[in-house]
Amino acid sequence: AAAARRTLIADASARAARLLPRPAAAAPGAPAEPAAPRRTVHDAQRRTGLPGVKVRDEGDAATADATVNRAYAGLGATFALFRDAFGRDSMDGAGLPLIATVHYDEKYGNAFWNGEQMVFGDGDDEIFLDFTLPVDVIGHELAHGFTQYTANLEYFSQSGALNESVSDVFGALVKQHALGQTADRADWLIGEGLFHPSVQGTALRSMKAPGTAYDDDVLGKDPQPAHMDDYVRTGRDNGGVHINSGIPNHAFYLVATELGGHAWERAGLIWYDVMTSGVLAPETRFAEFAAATVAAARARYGDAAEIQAVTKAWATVGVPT
Ligand code: ASN
Ligand code: ZN
Repeated sequence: AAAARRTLIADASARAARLLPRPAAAAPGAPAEPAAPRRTVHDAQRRTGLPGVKVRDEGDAATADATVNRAYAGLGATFALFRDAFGRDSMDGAGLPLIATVHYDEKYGNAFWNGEQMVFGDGDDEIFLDFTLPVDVIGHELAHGFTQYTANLEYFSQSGALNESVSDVFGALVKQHALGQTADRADWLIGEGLFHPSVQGTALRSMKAPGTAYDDDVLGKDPQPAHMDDYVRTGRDNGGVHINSGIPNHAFYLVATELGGHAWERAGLIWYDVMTSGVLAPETRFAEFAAATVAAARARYGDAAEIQAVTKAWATVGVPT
């Protein structure tokens, strides 16, 4: 098994070695016209039909419904991160319209990407509030679209945890970019402000300190590990995709804080390169992803602090590169 694993890792490095630096913005000579989002927000009116009634289109004035306006703004913030930091035109790189439905179902305590659009519940008002409240949750759901159009990581086991982690990484970057925060000033929380005040917890997940986001009578303790020694083997949650994502999440946090500055500028760009360069198979495991981040750091930055930061971060969370 160890030999087979080494082969997989070697394959990943070989594929990753083909990575070439790519411009983050439009090529010189290209029209300076920045891409613009095409957003549509629908209201499911507490039922489950999708997409529901259209309530706000691109360019429309704000509505009387704060949930609709938050969704619209969150789609804009996500579009802006991908455009301004990575030179990408929407989730598919080709101007994909961004569609969201709010007020999905009654007391619906979740949000999701259904392969074509985002869907947000109002929360049950006992554990969760409105899922449009944290902008990083909006970014997280849209980033599932980005992953679908790029590495298409299979939503199970380690590749599933990477899929989840990539959504947390880009969700956190959406928030930091919108606030203009540097890595050292960011909270590195996912879903801060989502819990009902009665819940003992600050957020759904912490990239800075996985496993510490909540400790509640009803929810129990945040089960996320920050190291491979604590990897959770479970049949639930598609093999623990929302649990073991703590490991690659923490690696990203370590890279971003080690490098300093805006996390989307170097750490984010390395992760973006890995996702968009075609080196990842859908069933990519942690070690292959880690090797690909090292190769991407080398391709873009050469023999520099970025490579060291990436290598050290993965070593800290117990993933070989
Ligand atoms: N909110 C969850 C997520 O985006 C929904 C799910 O479990 N797929 O990960
Ligand atoms: Zn997710």
